[in-house]
Amino acid sequence: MNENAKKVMLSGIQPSGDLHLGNYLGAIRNWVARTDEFDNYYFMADMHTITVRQTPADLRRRTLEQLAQYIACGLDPEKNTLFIQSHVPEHAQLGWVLNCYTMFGELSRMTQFKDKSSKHSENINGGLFTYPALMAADILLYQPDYVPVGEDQKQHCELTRDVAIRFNNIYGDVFKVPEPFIQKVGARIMSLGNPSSKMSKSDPAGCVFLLEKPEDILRKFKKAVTDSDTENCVRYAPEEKPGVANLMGIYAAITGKSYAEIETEFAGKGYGVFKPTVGEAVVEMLRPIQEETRRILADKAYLESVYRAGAEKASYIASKTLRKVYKKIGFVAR
Ligand code: ATP
Ligand code: LTN
Repeated sequence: MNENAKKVMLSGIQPSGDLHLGNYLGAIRNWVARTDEFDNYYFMADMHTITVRQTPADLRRRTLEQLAQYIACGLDPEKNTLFIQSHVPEHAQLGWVLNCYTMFGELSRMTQFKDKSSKHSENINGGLFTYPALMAADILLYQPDYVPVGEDQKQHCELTRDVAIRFNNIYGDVFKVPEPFIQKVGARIMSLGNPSSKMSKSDPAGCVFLLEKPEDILRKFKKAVTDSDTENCVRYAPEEKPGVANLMGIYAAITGKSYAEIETEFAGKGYGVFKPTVGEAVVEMLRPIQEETRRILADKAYLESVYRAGAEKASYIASKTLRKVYKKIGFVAR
């Protein structure tokens, strides 16, 4: 296929903690699956991460570890532009412009803002509030067709569309209006300890990290909450048995089996067999990713070459869009 005819995919993850199973099944795995079909841009959203206070050395380490994990998960840097958000200043520049086209009322409705401001009530800063305008800039700079994310980012993607449409209505067709791309299976992995909230790095007990030791992963699955009744039967009933449904969702996402097939596989076996089997499937899926991450992290020069080349390619595209925007809004060209 002609390179220019390919549709564009773009997404990012904040290096605010270690990557986990939700990030992998909800987002990264879908990026990898479509590498050849699209022109791809994936980045470490370090500028978003400082909306919550970070320890500088940890942020630096996690950003590089995240890049190594992207590659270890199967994102080939030759076929995907992998970069660090703060290396491409156009994100901040377009972010400011889009702040002026994003409404206070819209920002006030964002559930991520409400969640994070209640979790970090001592630091409800302006960046946390205006974050969706920066996210819109991250996206619109690259004129993508699709933004592959987990379910929780749908609201931000919709706001991005609204901002793009608002801008285009004033200035003509400047931005492509992108679609969120949300996979059905794996779109919302729930906490193993509390199946009513999503798996998240801020709840380490219910969260399985990609680089976690196999014995710790197995222990977490053995302790996973199933249901409060004593039925002890693997049956897909998300309302009644959200914990079981979540484990079935994880198992389905890994094995490709349907819920009916999983029910048959575990008929008469109970949770005592089901939970460790799901845990083993996760461990086996992660084993090669863990080995590859360790190998890549040991090669700092290689990592550096990847993010440098990524920033260069990203900047080239991003600067074209920014120039067009500056011209449309009336800034004098330098
Ligand atoms: P936080 O703990 O700060 O809320 P997070 O763990 O949700 O962060 P993000 O950086 O916000 O991680 O998310 C990165 C990507 O992973 C996004 O596309 C998001 O939709 C997806 N994702 C995150 N958690 C899950 C989950 N539990 N299930 C499916 N997808 C998820
Ligand atoms: N908001 C996302 C991370 C993110 C992102 C993006 C995702 C920042 N910029 C652009 C897709 C496209 C999050 O918190 N998970």
